[in-house]
Amino acid sequence: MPSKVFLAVDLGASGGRVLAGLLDGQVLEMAEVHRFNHAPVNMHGRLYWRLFDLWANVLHGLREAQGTYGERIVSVGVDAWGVDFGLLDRRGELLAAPVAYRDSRTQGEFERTFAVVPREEIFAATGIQFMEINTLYQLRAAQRLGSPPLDRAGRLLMMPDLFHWMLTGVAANEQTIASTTQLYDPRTQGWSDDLIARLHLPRELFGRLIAPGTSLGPLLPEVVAETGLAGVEVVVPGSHDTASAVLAVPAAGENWCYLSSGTWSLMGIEAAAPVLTAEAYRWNFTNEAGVAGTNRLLKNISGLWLVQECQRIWRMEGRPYDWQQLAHLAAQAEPLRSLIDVDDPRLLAPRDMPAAIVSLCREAGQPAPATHGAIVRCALESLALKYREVLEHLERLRGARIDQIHIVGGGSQNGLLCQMTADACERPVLAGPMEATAIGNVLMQAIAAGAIADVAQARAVVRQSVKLLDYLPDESRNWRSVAPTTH
Ligand code: ADP
Ligand code: LRH
Repeated sequence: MPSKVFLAVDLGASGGRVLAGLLDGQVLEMAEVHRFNHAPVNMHGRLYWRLFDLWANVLHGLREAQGTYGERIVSVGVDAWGVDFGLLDRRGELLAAPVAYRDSRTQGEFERTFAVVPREEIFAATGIQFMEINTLYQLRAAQRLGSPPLDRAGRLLMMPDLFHWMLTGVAANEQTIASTTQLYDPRTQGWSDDLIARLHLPRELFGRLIAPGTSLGPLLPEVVAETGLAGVEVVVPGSHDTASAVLAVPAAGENWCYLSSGTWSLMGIEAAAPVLTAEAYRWNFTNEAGVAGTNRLLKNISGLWLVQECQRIWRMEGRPYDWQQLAHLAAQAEPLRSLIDVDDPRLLAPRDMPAAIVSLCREAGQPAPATHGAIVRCALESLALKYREVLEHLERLRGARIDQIHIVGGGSQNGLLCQMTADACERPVLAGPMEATAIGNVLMQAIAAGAIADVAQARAVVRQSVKLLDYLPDESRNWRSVAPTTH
């Protein structure tokens, strides 16, 4: 019997792709259809996503997929990064291009917001990690600046919701991505009405919430005309990219954690219920919605953004390195020489990342990395050190030891970082799949189609279908003597 094909549109902050998931019984083969890099662009001092470039790439990918897989295609779903959104006016037209989360407009928004609703109360209502990039502070900034004017807005659609609307004309808010707003209540799995009211945000912006696996119906006729994809349904996956990635973790049993490694590092566990304890608050953990009603207790940690930005600066300086070259240079640099706090706010959007890393080392009285290899090594080792601290906190929150770390996402291809993580955390690391997000997107559509029973079976499919790499901790590495860098 020919395999069923599910299309995943996976939009990360550094790149997008359209993949076809070919499910044959309990074996999944992923085939890349279209891949592209993207980045925000600055206009009049504001950082915007290139929405129409992204849309053109999505259409291109869908057209290609139709050419290759035709009538075997069952459905398509979109996942994307968290916290960013577009606003529709009351007639259903897009109000403005989505602003990118690294834009500076949210600076200072914490203090202004906590004066209205205290920080502890926001955590008690939402269980979400405090990051100034969160939708809550972006909306507060928009309100303060009148841009875009919120009183003209009728609906708020998070990035994947926006693409689902562009594909179908249906405006709906999917739960996993809604949870990244910090305006969603993880206990009721609904919008936090009280918080929305106390912050004077228009309640009508926050629409009907739908669960992963919901069908939004057929593609709009104009999308069918553009792509040739007739008779294909749009089925919403865990549309927060991290929710999809966590579904695709090839784990069995209990004692594991995931580390979804890309632009960000998302390290955490699945918890039976939201963890809203004083410790979770103090350590700034998050409780995001997962697929099938699960709770993702995790920590947003800076990620390979640090190296992406070094790569961009060095490319502009005429030194275009690929990922293998950067890993090779870092491998040759001296180990554990300079370490920084990867979550220092000055690393969120610096003009010149290599200079920012060197300056943080100097400030901490550490040797300033003098070569490109030493700068990348400093970034990677500092990430691994942060993972160790987060692992300790996760074990305390969970009340049990974690025996295995699963690294998934693009960063799972970075063998040096995987080994450093195993060494720093003193835990075995199992790396892969690198396309976890797209796989999780496909698996949720397959669950909705009845081709896969549940989350446990979906993970068994991943274990059967993907080659994974083991990294064992090397006892001779001297990580124990290194102190955490969090300030
Ligand atoms: P996002 O979804 O956040 O855009 P991805 O999961 O696509 O991120 O991961 C992108 C990251 O994967 C890059 O920043 C890079 O660090 C890493 N990566 C990509 N290709 C390779 C490779 N061939 N070797 C090592 N690392 C890689
Ligand atoms: C990772 C991610 C992460 C955060 C960030 C803004 O791509 O979705 O989970 O929400 O982007």
